[in-house]
Amino acid sequence: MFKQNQKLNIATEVADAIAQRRPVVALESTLLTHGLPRDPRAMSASFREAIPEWQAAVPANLATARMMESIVRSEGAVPATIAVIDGSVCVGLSAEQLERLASESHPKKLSVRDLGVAVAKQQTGGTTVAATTAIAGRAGVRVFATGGIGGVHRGWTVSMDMSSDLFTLALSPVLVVCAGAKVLLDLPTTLEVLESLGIPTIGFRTEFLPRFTVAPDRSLRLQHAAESAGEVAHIASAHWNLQPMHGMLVMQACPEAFAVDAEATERHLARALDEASAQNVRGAAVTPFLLARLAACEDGPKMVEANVALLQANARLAAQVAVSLCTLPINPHSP
Ligand code: PSU
Ligand code: MN
Repeated sequence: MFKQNQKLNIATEVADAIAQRRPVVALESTLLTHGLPRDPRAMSASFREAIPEWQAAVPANLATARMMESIVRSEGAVPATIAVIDGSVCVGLSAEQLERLASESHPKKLSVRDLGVAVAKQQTGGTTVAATTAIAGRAGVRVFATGGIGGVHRGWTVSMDMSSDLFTLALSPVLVVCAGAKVLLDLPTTLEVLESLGIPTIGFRTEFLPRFTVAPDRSLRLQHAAESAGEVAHIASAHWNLQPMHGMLVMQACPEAFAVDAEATERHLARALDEASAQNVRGAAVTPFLLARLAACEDGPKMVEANVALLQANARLAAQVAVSLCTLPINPHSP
């Protein structure tokens, strides 16, 4: 079922869509392996009403991955979940592979620096936004949906912890649809670094930086906004005709009905950050540790709902942008 392409195993359906310039949306897999709870979640009545396709009986991470794929399909695009399985870099997973990844007992969290090692050692793991962006760019998939990207961590002046997500985005011709950067980060500094790296940051129907699962506030203004998927696609086409190798970010706020209160989040986050430093959590372990601590606090169920709701909205918007982009010219010299 797979076509071999420069060391990438591209699922036939995805390879055909790329070759025929039909819409494809990349999806990441660290969400599945490290970002979301592995127990089934019934979710609230309002959530089930908003997202009727939610599978309450299966682990929440798997239910989310399936939901994102099905939303992308319903908008007329082909989903390409990206992961490394037994050392094979997969672009588009089978139902069995998705299930395996969701229940793998010790999956790796694979960022760009880890990819070569994972292939050589035949490892299995979820790819971060950085690794997924890099692989999508290589495969010729231009649009990618995720939740909150990584960025500059609080305390960066001491830890120097800045996510590879930022640097890889600057180097890959991929448009990432997200809900801003994760609220656990230093958001003003993250925005500065995005600017320094020359990454366009477009607010989708917002002038302000979305803050992942938290209700938006007006503290961080974005320079650009777009009102429709078609407008985003036009911007992307113009961007790539001028900057064929650079990525861009489209950010939309968490759906209002599910956004979590900022003060409550900060309270829980302060505790989680204290625990992380007391336990000397460092490097790649920091983000999964903080997300798991937040999911386990008393507002955890709400935060998980918010996370899943924004992922669904982002997958939908990404698919709409991918559909629109297929009708527009893109620099023929770019990959
Ligand atoms: N956003 C989420 N859940 C996640 C992540 C982001 O809602 O699990 C993952 C993404 O894969 C992102 C990574 O690339 O966390 C960032 O990790 P780090 O800060 O170590 O670069
Ligand atoms: Mn980091």
